[in-house]
Amino acid sequence: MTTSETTMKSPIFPTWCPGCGDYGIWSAIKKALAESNIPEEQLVVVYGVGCSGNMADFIRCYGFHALHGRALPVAEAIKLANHKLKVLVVAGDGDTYGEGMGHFISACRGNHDITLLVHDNQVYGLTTGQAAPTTEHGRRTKTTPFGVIEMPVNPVGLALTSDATFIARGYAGNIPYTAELIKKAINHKGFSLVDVFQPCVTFNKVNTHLWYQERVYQLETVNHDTHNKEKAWNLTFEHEKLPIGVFYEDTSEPSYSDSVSLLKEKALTEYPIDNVNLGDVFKKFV
Ligand SMILES: Cc1ncc(C[n+]2csc(CCOP(=O)(O)OP(=O)(O)O)c2C)c(N)n1
Ligand code: SF4
Repeated sequence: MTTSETTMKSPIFPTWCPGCGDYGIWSAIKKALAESNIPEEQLVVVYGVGCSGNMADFIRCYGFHALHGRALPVAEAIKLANHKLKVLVVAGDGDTYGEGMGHFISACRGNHDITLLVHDNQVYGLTTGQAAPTTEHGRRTKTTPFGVIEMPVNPVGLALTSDATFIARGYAGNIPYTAELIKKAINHKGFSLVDVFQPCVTFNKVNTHLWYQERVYQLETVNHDTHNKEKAWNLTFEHEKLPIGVFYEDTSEPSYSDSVSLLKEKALTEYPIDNVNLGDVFKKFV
């Protein structure tokens, strides 16, 4: 059976605050998955820890709720064990660009065939609004009463310089558009990032839905060439208006599992293990 709105229906309704951008991303993910015709048994979603990661309870599918900052390495391991699976990661900006920053760069560099969906709300939401790595310079928060001292991380720019092969940005308030971006990301062979602007209506009173609606524009309206890395790079510095859409895509690079010769014939999980003596393995490595 393929994944559909019915198969993904969870008995648990989201506990997010009314108006939270997470609802929009949740809807966009379900729409994209339902329209991608992925067999139920071939889909795995790995979640980070945060309001975003709580989605683990709100979508019924195979999944894994990882530790904070550790969703990507779990997803990579799943993909290496069985590269025939479709693997998605759902995590917050704090989780991805803070605690999990090293893993983020590693996943981009390795071109692991995984889709990463980041709920980018510019705060640590679940722990009640501390400054995140994406919070703007000078912003006063609970943990920065005199303003954030550091400069914010530029997620799209960082993905570009780390050689990610599909990079897009969405906005939680535009569900059909974000769903289309997620579908493209899922179909991309290699690492794909969709960083989604997500208003946290409770702890971020600056980057509200209205704030985004006054600023976002779709890259199709300026005929952006998604194969031009330099143009994509320049776009990441736009702040008055905020581009959303596909910034960059490169389909010429093999994915990580495509580069491992052992995996060409079959998935690791398809190799027999009856003749493997674990005692010998432990003697060798432990
Ligand atoms: C290693 C570790 N550090 C800190 C925490 C506490 N913690 C739990 S959720 C969270 C914030 C999550 O923020 P973000 O990833 O941006 O997701 P959001 O809640 O905004 O969706 C923190 C700091 C933890 N669980 N594990
Ligand atoms: S705290 Fe913010 S991110 Fe978390 S559910 Fe509420 S509005 Fe959403």
